[in-house]
Amino acid sequence: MERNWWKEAVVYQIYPRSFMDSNGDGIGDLKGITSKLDYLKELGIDVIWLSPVYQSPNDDNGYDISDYQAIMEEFGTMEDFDEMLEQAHKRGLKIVMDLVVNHTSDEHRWFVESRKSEENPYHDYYIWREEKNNWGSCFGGSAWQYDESRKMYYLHLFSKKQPDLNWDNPKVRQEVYDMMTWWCEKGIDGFRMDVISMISKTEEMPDGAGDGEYGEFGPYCMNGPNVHKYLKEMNEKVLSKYDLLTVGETPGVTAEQAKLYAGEDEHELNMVFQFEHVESQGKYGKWTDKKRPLPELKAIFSKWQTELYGKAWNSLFLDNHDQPRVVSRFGNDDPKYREVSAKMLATCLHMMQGTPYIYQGEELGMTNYPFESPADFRDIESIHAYQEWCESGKVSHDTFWPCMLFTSRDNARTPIQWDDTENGGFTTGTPWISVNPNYKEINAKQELADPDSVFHYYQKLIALRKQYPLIVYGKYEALLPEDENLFVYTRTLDREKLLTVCNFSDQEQRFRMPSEFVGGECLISNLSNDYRQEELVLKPYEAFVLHIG
Ligand code: TEU
Ligand code: CA
Repeated sequence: MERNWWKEAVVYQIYPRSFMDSNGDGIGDLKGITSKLDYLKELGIDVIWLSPVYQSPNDDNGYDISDYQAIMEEFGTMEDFDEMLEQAHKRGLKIVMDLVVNHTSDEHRWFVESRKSEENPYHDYYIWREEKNNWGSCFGGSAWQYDESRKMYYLHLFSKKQPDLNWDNPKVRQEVYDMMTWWCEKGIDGFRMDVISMISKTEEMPDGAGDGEYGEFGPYCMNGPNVHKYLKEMNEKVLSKYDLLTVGETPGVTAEQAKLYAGEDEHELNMVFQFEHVESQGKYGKWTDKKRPLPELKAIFSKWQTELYGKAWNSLFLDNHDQPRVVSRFGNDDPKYREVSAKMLATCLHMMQGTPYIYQGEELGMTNYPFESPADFRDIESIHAYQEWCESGKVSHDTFWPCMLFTSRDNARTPIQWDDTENGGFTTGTPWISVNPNYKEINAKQELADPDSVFHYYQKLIALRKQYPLIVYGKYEALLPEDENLFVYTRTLDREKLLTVCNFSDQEQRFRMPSEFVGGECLISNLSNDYRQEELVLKPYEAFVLHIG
């Protein structure tokens, strides 16, 4: 297997709106990020993935872009961006941009032109039809919007302010490649590509059956007919000319497909985000209040670890700006278990093969937010979901509310808790979304001062990855796949081996040490125990890693 810097890197995702506000308007910004680069350096990460910072009317918090070569006013200026990039590079940190090119904002000048008439030079930059089909959009309602001036429907897989670009038009592709080149020439270090698995649609757009998380359009828009052709073209025209980290966000991807997107010899992307482990198959689409049984979660991870081994590269994540907080979702956010379970989850993920992604605040063990009423939500998806499920009368408020609390994207979007001063030190003004009231107990300042904090545990996991190529390149093997409480696996590289054992339950668990690991060296653990014993009793959420060879 080829060794590459991006296989050895650890990435930290910043959601700029909620990271750090420098000017008291309640909105995180670029100067705020620059002021916290030393914090990220101390954590030990290598790469920052910046959620979109481009000009946007913010229908979907920047995932609706109206100018790809301008900075959102609320976030600062292009000078602020250049300064941030320079300061990051000075510290050896790389910056990966979010590339949102499945759609633009309806306020992008291409769309403003496109909707004017069929004679307009931009008329075929988007997907226009005389008639609509039954496809629903990800954020509720039809995926088609009638346009009064053009007298046709345009396709929007997300909000109606996010019209889908027509990738079958070579002019559109060239515009995108030129824009990417412009950013690369500026010196950025890579791209995270938003819903890149959806850019190619089948030419016929028949009514769909409506099952699965992506509803009616899934089979016609996910991993579509030309997606690999277009990514190979993008690679040839842009990506191959620079030394970048590229990661495709590919909802609906199968392991077979992932080997094409991120295959060692495919010349498309470095890696993809697959979502199987965080997709919920609840009664109400993605909305659920249930934890997935551990054997299922393990089977998913083990499948991806095994199938991609030596063929394509994995990304590793448990959360992002679209997912609830890890510790609330997979661990236990009760104060008694919050820290220990956050560390256990980090151990479980960071000892696997792939490039780990840490979502801002995860390294502090931040938790879901105790929303009290639908008016607390800012996220377009959450707001629409409440309308679609509750206000329409399909489900009662009491049934649906726990699902919203457990799953809403806004859980991840509350501001970073920097210290115990008002608003957690995020802003001196009024934050655009409430700060979690637990900021007095959970904040960066206190964790930096405490050697046993979640922050320092992440720091240690990252340092171990730098120290042991085994953690990056070793082969994964699952043990005890049926066990309902323990997640156990080994990694092997030449004569070296690693054993990771994680107790996902709030109960003590017995564990018999595999004989070859008896007497192994403990690299990290979240509680103290004697790991030389052959018969162990693990405490709730205990995790440890042994090394031999
Ligand atoms: O998300 C892609 C996506 O498929 C979402 O529907 C995701 O599954 C959903 O948010 C989960 O609840 C990307 C971005 O990450 C997201 O923030 C954007 O809203 C979306 O694309 C549109 O750009
Ligand atoms: Ca600000």
